[in-house]
Amino acid sequence: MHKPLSNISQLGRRGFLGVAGVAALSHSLLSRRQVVRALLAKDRLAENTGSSAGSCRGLPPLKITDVRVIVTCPDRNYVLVKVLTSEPGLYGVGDATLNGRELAVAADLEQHISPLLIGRDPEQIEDTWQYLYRGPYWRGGPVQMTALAGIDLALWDIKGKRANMPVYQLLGGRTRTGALAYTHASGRNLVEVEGVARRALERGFKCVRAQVAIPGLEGTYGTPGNKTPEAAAGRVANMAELPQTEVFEPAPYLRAVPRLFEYLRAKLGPEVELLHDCHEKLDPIQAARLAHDLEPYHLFFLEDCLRPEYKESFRLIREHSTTPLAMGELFNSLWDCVPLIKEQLIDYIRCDLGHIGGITAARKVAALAELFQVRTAWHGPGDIGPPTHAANVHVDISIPNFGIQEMVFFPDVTREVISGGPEFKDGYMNVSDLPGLGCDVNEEAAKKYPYRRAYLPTARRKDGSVQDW
Ligand code: EZ4
Ligand code: CO
Repeated sequence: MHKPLSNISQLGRRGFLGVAGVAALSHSLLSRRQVVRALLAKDRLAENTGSSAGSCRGLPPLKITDVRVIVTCPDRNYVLVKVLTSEPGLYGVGDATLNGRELAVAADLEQHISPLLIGRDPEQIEDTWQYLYRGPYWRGGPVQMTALAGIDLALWDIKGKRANMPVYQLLGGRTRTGALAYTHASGRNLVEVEGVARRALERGFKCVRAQVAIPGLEGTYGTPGNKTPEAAAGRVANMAELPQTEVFEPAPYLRAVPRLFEYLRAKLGPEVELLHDCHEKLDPIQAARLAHDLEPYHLFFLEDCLRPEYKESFRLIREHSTTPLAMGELFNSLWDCVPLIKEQLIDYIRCDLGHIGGITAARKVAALAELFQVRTAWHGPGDIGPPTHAANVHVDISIPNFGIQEMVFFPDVTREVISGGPEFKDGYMNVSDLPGLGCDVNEEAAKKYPYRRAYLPTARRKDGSVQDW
């Protein structure tokens, strides 16, 4: 649809020509259509505050020529972004997947964001981030911030490829040999969770997040209900056309979770790091009780206790417990992180790079956290794509205050469509030294797996009232 603006690049290199200058040129060199394009491009360039002229020594200026949005369902739904440039073969790949609202993000990218990017300099990542965040006036929210993250990742990918460096080098270079990883173990009962955890340890994991089904409740986040852990792996194939409803009651949950960790500590010994995800479903006093009751089992952290709206309520949990606290996968604004970090109400900030605005946002959160002795634990579930997982690890291995990295193994069918991404070895994640983020998307393969509408489950109390899932 959009052709490379090579004639514009040449104008750009000679400096900005005035409108009259372009018009004068038109008679001798350019067709009418080219002049219109030149004028449009000049407006876009004028919008940029920074220089757009050949920022990489010896390389010509670069333009974004197209933004392709690929919606595909290789096992799960993913929204991928491919930002093409005026340099033949140079493009960036990003991930803009928002589980359950994929098409809203795709429409934002295609209808609203793409036209703003054509003709811009892809090297101006920060300027583009500010422009897309503050430019629409109606800023923020998970849909727009996921779209912005997709573009941000693609632009970092382009910059890395252009510089012939992996992104972690652009972020300051290595601070560690790998990123400590945790995996998920869940089961219908204590013995089943133990079995899954033991298999993880055999595979090399040093850290395991454990969730167990709660007797008397029909499903609780992160547990397999009455299915085997394998059958309940949460794929789109297992999801309903409309949301499934799970039942949650705090009392049995608050009894079951300490029992789970008492059991796992006794069976697995003191060395393994254990984690648990509350998935934002508790009230403050319930979370305080759980954090207190879990103290003897020395969790690595207790994840996402409270709904994301209630940052001040973390004070109550802090007052009652030394269990380390993590929070943040539902945040979609940098400013969500500020109160928790500056009051040291949490120990780990675990934003989702795919929903908070990509690497450009994450490096600011990490820097703020560093100043308050808070570490990072970026969200790493299966419903964000490999480019976001790669971005997680590029940041993890280049910052001083990394804590831990949630991870998943992608099935072969996903890897057929999206290649690359971080690798797991001996308990740690790492990225290759490929330039950029190290991921690619096979558009032909993506077509084989069309989008399938799928919802995350919802939850209700036994009396039928709405409960956070
Ligand atoms: O439920 O990403 O820590 N991981 C999580 C995830 C979230 C999903 C929701 O889309 O809480 O599994
Ligand atoms: Co979580």
